[in-house]
Amino acid sequence: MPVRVGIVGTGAMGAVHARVLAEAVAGARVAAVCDARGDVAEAVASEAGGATVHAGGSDVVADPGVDAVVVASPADTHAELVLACLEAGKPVLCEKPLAATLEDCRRVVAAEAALGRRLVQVGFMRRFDPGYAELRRRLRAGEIGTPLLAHCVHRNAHAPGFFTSDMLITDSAVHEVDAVRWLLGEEVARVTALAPRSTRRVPGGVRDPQVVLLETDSGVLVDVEVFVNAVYGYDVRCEVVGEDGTLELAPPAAIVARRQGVAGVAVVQGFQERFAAAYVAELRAFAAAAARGTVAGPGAWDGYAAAAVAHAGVESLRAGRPVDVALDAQAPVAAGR
Ligand code: ISE
Repeated sequence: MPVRVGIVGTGAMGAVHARVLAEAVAGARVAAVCDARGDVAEAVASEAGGATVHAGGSDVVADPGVDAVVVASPADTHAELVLACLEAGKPVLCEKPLAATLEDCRRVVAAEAALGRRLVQVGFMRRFDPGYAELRRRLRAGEIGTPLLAHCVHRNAHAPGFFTSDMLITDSAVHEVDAVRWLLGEEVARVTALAPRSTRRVPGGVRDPQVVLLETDSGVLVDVEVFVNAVYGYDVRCEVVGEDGTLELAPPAAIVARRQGVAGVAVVQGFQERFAAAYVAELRAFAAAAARGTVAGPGAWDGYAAAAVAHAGVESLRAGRPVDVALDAQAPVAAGR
């Protein structure tokens, strides 16, 4: 029996998840959807093979024809929907952030811990990207010795007009925060966020680009350049520097075109294209785990820890000084591996 998945929010990410589930995840089908825009929900339901369209997210969660839930609605709805899934005993894949506030993240971590089983997966899809997975495998195998530094670049071609200085950290660089925690297997202890002169392509007051410096518990320093209006394309890079060498994420395979005296490769333009394989692997892992009544990959604690680091980064940018990350001592049910 395929896992019957309900999707709350069929905007950009929800629509991607619906298409991937319908086209690339044999063990699952889209059973129900909802969206504030009913016409959008109807279109996604139809394209997904005729899913039920509900009026609201709580209806999707409560639907007895839904075994597992994907939450891709606005961030301020995530906590209550994830808590409802925990109450219903349904595995949930929640797009980042886990919740709009740290307090709500803590509530989700505590509720899952009280349940005593993992039911929350957070949408840090880079953990399912083949390149990042290979980088982690070889790092954890000791190929470059003890990690000392890492250099990350996260460039979007363009960001939506509503993007704020804070969102460069909470919505974009948060991917590097999770990737660093996962690659190195430790927490981030301190964050320093800085901003050079800003590009003229953003409204006044928006600090774009930014440099976010992460310091881990063991003293590894990670510099992250985040630039969400880089224009030329979508460009994500990661190089870990160890005592015996470096491991660097190679750009996706591309064709080099040489003609009329010019040689070059096309640059992908968006994260859906760059991480297409990661989204498929993420949903396949979610569906396979949901069939066993649990989840895979990054969990509630990872969502909370990444949010805590991001919030410290926002505070650092505003205050102009490093900010220590304060994580609750409560042991998570199980951090994602
Ligand atoms: C977006 O929300 C994502 O998750 C993308 O992976 C990231 O590259 C982009 O900057 C975010 O806005």
